[in-house]
Amino acid sequence: MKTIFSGIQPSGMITLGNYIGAMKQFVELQNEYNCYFCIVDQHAITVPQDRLELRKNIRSLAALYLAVGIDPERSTLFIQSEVPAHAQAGWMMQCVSYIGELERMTQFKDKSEGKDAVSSGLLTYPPLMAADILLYSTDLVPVGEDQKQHLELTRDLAERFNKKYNEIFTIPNVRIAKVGARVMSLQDPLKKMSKSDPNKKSFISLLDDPKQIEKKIKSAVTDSEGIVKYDKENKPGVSNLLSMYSILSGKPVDDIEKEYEGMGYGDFKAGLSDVVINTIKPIQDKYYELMESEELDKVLDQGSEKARTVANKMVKKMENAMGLGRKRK
Ligand code: ATP
Ligand code: LTN
Repeated sequence: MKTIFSGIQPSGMITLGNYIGAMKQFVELQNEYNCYFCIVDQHAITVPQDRLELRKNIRSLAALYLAVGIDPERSTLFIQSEVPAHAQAGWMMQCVSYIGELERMTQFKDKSEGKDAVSSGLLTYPPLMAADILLYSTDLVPVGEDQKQHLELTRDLAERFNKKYNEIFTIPNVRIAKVGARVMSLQDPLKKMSKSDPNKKSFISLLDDPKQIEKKIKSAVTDSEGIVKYDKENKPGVSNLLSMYSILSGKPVDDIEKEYEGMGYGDFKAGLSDVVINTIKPIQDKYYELMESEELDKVLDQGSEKARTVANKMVKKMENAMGLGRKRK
């Protein structure tokens, strides 16, 4: 069985973008792959976090992973900081990365833009991500479009390490969903929907209640044409809503366009709200049940134990390859 690894940052409430671009794929893939799903809390602290909020978000993300359908019998779910091998391997991968290539990462440029204090962790985020992936001899990494560049760098770093030290890493491939790999902000359809966007109207969280969802979709930016038609160039707002509608309802875009022919955006948005609410409701029910139960801690304990066993072996191989510590049997 081939191996999958993916991570989500507990940097805010999970959005419909995270769900469509990442989590929905995870659930579908866990039948065919040996899967590791990680709550990458060490990545989250590359930008300032409130400690209580972060703790809450970590737990909440763990519950959401299970609520959307990650099955702990089949997949390993764990918290990055509970597996010290990630930080150890992250350091080693930093030492094979060049500052120039890290400065070229668009996520670094976007997140550091206009800030006067930028942590060095934000710059060295990608070698830690490479470590996450390479520790598990990962074959495939399902992510949204925005992570493509980080995956390319991960492959480069793995190849560099293999060539320079020893052939120990599997070179991972990226898997980006054919549709919905880039869900856009409701307030600015040229920007990706992001859970750390300060404008809460720009994203739908998986924990928003029906009223909030209706309100946010109602105020989503569209255009003045009043025609429900997919045209990404000229109608980015409507096209984004159409994509969301199509992915969540399973109906082709053409059919939805026909359904709303001659109607205005009001009816279309009301229809989309129903689709979103129907998708989210069962996830929320399961989520609240899990947050009350002890199951969550059990799953996370088992997950980190399993991950530690696998990851520690790779750290030893990396240290041996680089000549760290002493030679041991
Ligand atoms: P942040 O705003 O804190 O940077 P984020 O919302 O961009 O967070 P991540 O934790 O960085 O989310 O991403 C988790 C996964 O969700 C990744 O695979 C990422 O590619 C995917 N993802 C994030 N935003 C979107 C989006 N708008 N559309 C599709 N996929 C997305
Ligand atoms: N950078 C990713 C989160 C992440 C990740 C990973 C994704 C950290 N480590 C390993 C896939 C594999 C992001 O979503 N922003």
